[in-house]
Parts: sequence; structure tokens; C-alpha cells
Amino acid sequence: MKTVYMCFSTDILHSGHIAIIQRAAALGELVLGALTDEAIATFKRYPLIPLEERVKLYGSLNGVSRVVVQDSLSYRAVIQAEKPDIIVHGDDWRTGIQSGVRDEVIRMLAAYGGELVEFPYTHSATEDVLSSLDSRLSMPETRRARLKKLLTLKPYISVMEAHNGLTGLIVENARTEVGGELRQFDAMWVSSLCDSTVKGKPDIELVDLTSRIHTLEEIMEVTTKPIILDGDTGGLTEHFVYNLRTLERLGISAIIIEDKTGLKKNSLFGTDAQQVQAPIEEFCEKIRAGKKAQRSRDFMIFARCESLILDQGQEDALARCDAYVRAGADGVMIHSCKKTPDEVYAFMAAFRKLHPATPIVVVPTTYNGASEAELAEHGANIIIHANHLLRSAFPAMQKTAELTLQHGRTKEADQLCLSIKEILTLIPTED
Ligand code: SPV
Ligand code: MG
Repeated sequence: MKTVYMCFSTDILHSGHIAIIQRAAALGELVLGALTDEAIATFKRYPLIPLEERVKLYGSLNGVSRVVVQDSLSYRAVIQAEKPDIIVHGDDWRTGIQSGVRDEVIRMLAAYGGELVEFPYTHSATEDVLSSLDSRLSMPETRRARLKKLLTLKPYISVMEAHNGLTGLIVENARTEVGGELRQFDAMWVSSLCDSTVKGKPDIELVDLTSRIHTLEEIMEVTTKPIILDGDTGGLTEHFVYNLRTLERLGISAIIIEDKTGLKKNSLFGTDAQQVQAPIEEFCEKIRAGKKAQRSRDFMIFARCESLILDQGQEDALARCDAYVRAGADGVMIHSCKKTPDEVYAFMAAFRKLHPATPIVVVPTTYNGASEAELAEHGANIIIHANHLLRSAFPAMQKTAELTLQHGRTKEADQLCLSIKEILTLIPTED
């Protein structure tokens, strides 16, 4: 009897799945692969039913002889271990993001005479239910909890900035395949720099919370991924405790507040801007008050340390971050405006000795030669690309304006623009 392998990532079974299992089982002895939560989280929402439960569920289905765990989107390890005669998949992976994974499967099967059988993909009514389930992920309770959960599932969290509905959609939907693995952003950063700059205002806590919330609402309305808010200094402690409950209720997953006092300016000015760090105890009190005020268990407050930005040295950074964690911060953000990540690496090595598991957030804007994987290897858990969608859009917009003035028409700017057809269909209507 031939062995047949098929991989599943679903946590909600419908009649279409049962039908495909029966067809696969008719080809031989069916081994079902259960994709791990970590692997699933790389390309869609993490499963609501955990792996162990899914393994039991799959194993109880008629036609399934046993279940094995597949820990990557690539079938490489499973093919090597199981050497199935047949691999079954829906034909929907021929194009798009999974086609590289498919190519590898075909190559590996060919090496020993195995066969790929593709069943035509059929749209099931339950798929609509599943996508409506996905949209329920945007509801505040579920959405807020997702960041904490992802921190337990992924080696590191990749975050891109969003500053309005459209950029939110880009962060929500951007996907790429690298070496057989799918990549997508895990969360969004709503930056004070970008939120101020799009409004033509400086990044000095001038754009007030009401306005920041408007931006958040705009993004949240069209996306489902968790949001980390750049909360600047958090303002007065007396105000912070109210404001964070508002954010929590909206479904924001985390706020990062920085240990500055007085007129806050953007950190990337480094020591060129006069900026003052708050006394350690004063900032710890703000963290303590915030943690006491929050109502849910999953909302997180990260403490951002500006010691390296302000040239106060590693010892100061470490003492502060240690105190912030002791005051209840869920994690720390260590910021730097150096061109290399060396001082961030040195900090993480020292901090890890004190707090082996506390999340560390980094923002590699000036030291962006360091890859996410390198930063994570040195201890980072959350990596924020803080301003790049805005910075990349601006040059194109400015060039378009200049070309139009220069030529008295817009034709010369065509190559910088979406086509009319593309802009009309970019945002589909729901019918
Ligand atoms: C922001 O994005 O507003 C930040 C990060 O606070 S930075 O601009 O690097 O200070
Ligand atoms: Mg900021």
C-alpha cells in the first residue's frame, strides 16, 4: 500500500476538508501533517486551537492513519523523514506565495520517484465563515491579546509602521517568500514621528491623544494585526492611567512610553536636541500606576530607555531598565541612534543576564544594516521598522509634484504613480 502525505493548518474543519481527506485516503495509507502554531503564524493568524488539540482532532478522523508534526512551511524535513509515495495538496498553491514550497516538493519527490497529486481547489461556504472569523480578530478583546500570544509563538516579532488606513493595509497584507518560508509583518507601530509628520507637525507631543486615537481608529477599522502605540512620554501619570484604559478598550496591544521629561523631541536628534531624562523613581511610578490601572491581563506597557541616545552610558541604561522591569514594565525598549548596533548588542547581553526572558524592543533606524535575524540572535524580541512607509512615500510624492510643475502636465510622473485601474481597484468594496 502506498503512503500518502497531506499537511493541514486549519483549526476549523469543514466538509471540504473531510472530502479532501477521503480522497487522499483512497490513494493509500494517509499520514496527516499538523503544521505547528509557529509555522502557521508566519503566514496567517495563529490557530485558535493549539497544536496538541489539532493533532488529536486530526488523528480521530476517518481515513487518517497517523498524524505527524510539520514544523515549517517547507516539506523538506517531512519528506526526508517519511519518504511518502504521494503528497496531496489543493491546486491553489501553483501560483502565488506558496509556489516556491511546491517547487521544492516536486524536486524532492522526483529524486526518489514520488508523486504530487493536486486536487482542484473548491471554494466552500465555510471558507466565508472562516474569513468572517478572521475579521472577528479585529475585535478589541481578541486583537489586543494577539501580541502577547505571538511573543510566545515566534522567535521574534517583526513590526512595520502604519500611519493611516492605507499604510495599515500594506502592513496587514504584505507577504513575501524567502527560501521556502513565507514572511509577513506581525504587528504595526503607530509612530509619534510619522503620525505628527503626516499632519505637518513636529514630533514634540503636539499631536494630542484625541488625534492619535483618530489615527488608530482609522487603521484598526481596516486591519486585524496587533498594534503597538508609540506613547511618547505617556504624559502626566495622572493622565496616563486614564489614557491607557482608553487604548486598552480600543484593542491596542501595547504602549511604549519613554523616560523623558519636559519638552520631548525625537530621539534621532541624539544629543543635538536638549532633552532631559526623567528621574528613575518618577518613571517607575508612572509604570507602576499604569500596570495598576490596566483592566485586562494582556495589555502591555514597555518602558523605553533613552540613556544611550543621550550618551548616558551602558550602566545608566542597565540600571534604568532593571528598575523599570522591577516596577512592572512588560518589557523594555532600548533605543540608539548610532550607525552600528554594537551598543544595543552590548546592552542586550548585559540585560539578558538580569532578565533572561523579559521582552526587548529595538528600533533599527540608524543601524539598519543589522537584519532582524541578527538582532534577534543578540536578544531582541520585537523589531520595529519605525518610519519607513512614510519615508519611502514622501520622495515619490515630492518628485511627482516637481515633475508636474516642470512639465506643466502629469505625464512625466506616470512611472511614479499607480495606474487609474490600480487605484480604483486597490480597495475592493464589500458586497
Ligand atoms: C517614532 O517612531 O516616533 C519613535 C522612534 O519614537 S524614533 O523616531 O526613532 O525616535
Ligand atoms: Mg516617537
